[in-house]
Amino acid sequence: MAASDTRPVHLIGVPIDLGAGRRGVDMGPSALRIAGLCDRLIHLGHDVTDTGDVAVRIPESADAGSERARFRDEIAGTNRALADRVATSLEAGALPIVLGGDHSLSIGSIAGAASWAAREGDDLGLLWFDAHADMNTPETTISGNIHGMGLAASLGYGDPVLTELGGSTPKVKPEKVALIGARDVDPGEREMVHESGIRVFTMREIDEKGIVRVLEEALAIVRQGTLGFHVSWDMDFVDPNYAPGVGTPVIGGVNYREGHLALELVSDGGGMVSMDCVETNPILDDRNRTGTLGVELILSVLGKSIL
Ligand SMILES: [Mn+2]
Repeated sequence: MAASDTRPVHLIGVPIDLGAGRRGVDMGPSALRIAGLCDRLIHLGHDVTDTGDVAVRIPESADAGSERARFRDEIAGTNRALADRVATSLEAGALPIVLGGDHSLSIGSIAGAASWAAREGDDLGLLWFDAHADMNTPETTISGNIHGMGLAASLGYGDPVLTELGGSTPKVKPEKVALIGARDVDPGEREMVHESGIRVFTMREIDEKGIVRVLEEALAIVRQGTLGFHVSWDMDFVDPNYAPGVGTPVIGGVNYREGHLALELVSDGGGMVSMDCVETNPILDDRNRTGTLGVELILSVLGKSIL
């Protein structure tokens, strides 16, 4: 079977749950590996290296610090290391796929991809799939969990330790960002979304237009005036009927086929620079169903087709 993207694939695990309220997503990288990610990508025709995990402290041995941004310093440290790993893979001409882990790791993966793009003299687009907006800051947050702050931080809002991680801020320009699948947005996040000017395709818009038209519009945004885009895929984009093992399940997500179709459409036109697959929580899962779905979805974005 032809592989659409011919770059070598670098898998990078980030077993972090410091950014989440509920424990268990630190086992996400294992769930994806045990579901056969590496072998199945090789079978699809890709050259794959599992580069292992980025070191992460566990909450039992770390200091939570401020309740408005819990474990900020530990999360920042892990993300600095992740940003280096992502940038190194891109410099080597590889495609980094980051296995999470809670969504706070997007701060590092996007920092790494954006720094590489800047060295190439161009902007990075950002395509974010999520039930949530992840547009909180330490000022707006209800929980203090940094996994709800990744998109805001990448746009330059929030704690400077997070926004300035890896150098310049913002990492991405709002007019080059699309968020797809939102259905659970905090009041403070709603204001941040409007203030930032990013394009959000809510579940209502997916219901009305269909996933194909939404992806066409979103891909036009992240491809316009960029050298390509980072895909940040939160497994909770998919409905809990199909992805029960996620950090923060929210009813009313896309179905199994819509999830695949979204990533098949991303694959068709090319342009994906790097990717995160985050928030798989084996503790809430049913015999690794969600880990298996995550692997299948990564295969779809890397060129697997039905025929
Ligand atoms: Mn998220």
